Amino acid sequence: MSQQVEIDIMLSSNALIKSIQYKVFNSERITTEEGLYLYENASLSELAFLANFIREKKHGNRSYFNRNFHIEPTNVCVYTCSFCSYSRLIKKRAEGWEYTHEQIMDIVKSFDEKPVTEVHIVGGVLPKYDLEFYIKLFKAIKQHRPELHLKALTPVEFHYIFKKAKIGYEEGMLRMLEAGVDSLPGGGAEIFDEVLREKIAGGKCSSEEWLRIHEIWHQLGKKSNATMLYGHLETYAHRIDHLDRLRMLQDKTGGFQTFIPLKFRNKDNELSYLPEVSILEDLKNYAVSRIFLDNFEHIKAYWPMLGRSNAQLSLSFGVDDLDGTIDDTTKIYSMAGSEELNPSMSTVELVQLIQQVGRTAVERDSIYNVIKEYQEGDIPNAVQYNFYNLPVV
Ligand code: V47
Ligand code: SF4
Repeated sequence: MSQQVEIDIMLSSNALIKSIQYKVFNSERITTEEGLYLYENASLSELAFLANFIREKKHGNRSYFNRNFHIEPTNVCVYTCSFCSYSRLIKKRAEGWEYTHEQIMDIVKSFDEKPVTEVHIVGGVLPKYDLEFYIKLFKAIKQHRPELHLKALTPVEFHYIFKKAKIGYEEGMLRMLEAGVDSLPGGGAEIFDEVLREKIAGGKCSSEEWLRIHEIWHQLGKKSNATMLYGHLETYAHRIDHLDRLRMLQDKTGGFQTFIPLKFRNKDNELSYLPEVSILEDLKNYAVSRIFLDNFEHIKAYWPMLGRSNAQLSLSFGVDDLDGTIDDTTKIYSMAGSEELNPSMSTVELVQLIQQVGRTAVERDSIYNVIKEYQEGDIPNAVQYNFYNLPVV
């Protein structure tokens, strides 16, 4: 069979999708109109093919993970985002938790004997957790374990804390850097469309402020992540608008490391009346994100939100990175209805999960340096799988 015939067989019979496929094969950027067209018209198999093509071009068979743990200092929050199941309003404070420095340090110390490389700290926005509170906390963590990568706080917290301290973004971030913050997680982005953002996350930092804070952070030479909350009231056009604003900022700074789509979970929140989107929609969203965000190196799936088998599936739809490893203590998803009530997985389990779907598990640090590439048989006592993915006994 000639090469042209082989290529033709893979191409769509839909002329517009075919032209997008050619663009992707030639490493050309797709437009916002084309992105929207993919969401609305491409079949899942067409999307999987393109997203996997890009994923394998960038990373081959590698699927990354890192060993991290989460600390949520409080779930009491001055804001009332309608999708949030976790925040306990100041009024219902007794139902929430508010850790002291000592309690947070006890959590950090409980990982002393474990080979974790990163701590992720994000929680509700509480007035008493001000600039001095976090600066003192971050310094104490760094003093205790200097090599632990500190990924902490989002523009939602920064905006609130800096405003309260009457200092500008740049000055505030310089103070955070000095205290030991290494990178910013992607939270608080929700959806950038101003009308919808006001409706579901009114009062907290605006889209412009979220993007501006990341921009300044990148200009200070530091890295961060980006997220998008999907599957609630948004349209495909809102999603493309969100992705486009991220792509434009990334062109300017190059400071985003990974994009993490976050699926809306509907338990115990004001949007509980909305049904959750299906796994097919999740996969479509990973794939379009991978195709559209040509200047993002990584697309990450947060497996406590998706569940284990769906996380495996996502690795064929553009995802190259899995988050949520050992002893993950995050409650934001378990309280919102994630099936993973106790979201923790050992490294052995995670490596197996990746190997089971024919990928190579790679442990990375927080800035994607390779710590270890796992070969088949590297995991002692690991179950081996045959061609049909059945355990070999
Ligand atoms: O900003 C809140 C989301 C985010 C719900 O950067 C919800 O490595 C779904 O950003 N259903 C916080 N999502 C978590 C986050 C994150 C997670 C993992 C890794 C990284 C990273 C960042 O959680 C919030 C919000 O968008 N969220 N409630 C809910 N009911
Ligand atoms: Fe507060 Fe964050 Fe929940 Fe919004 S999503 S209510 S900012 S904890």
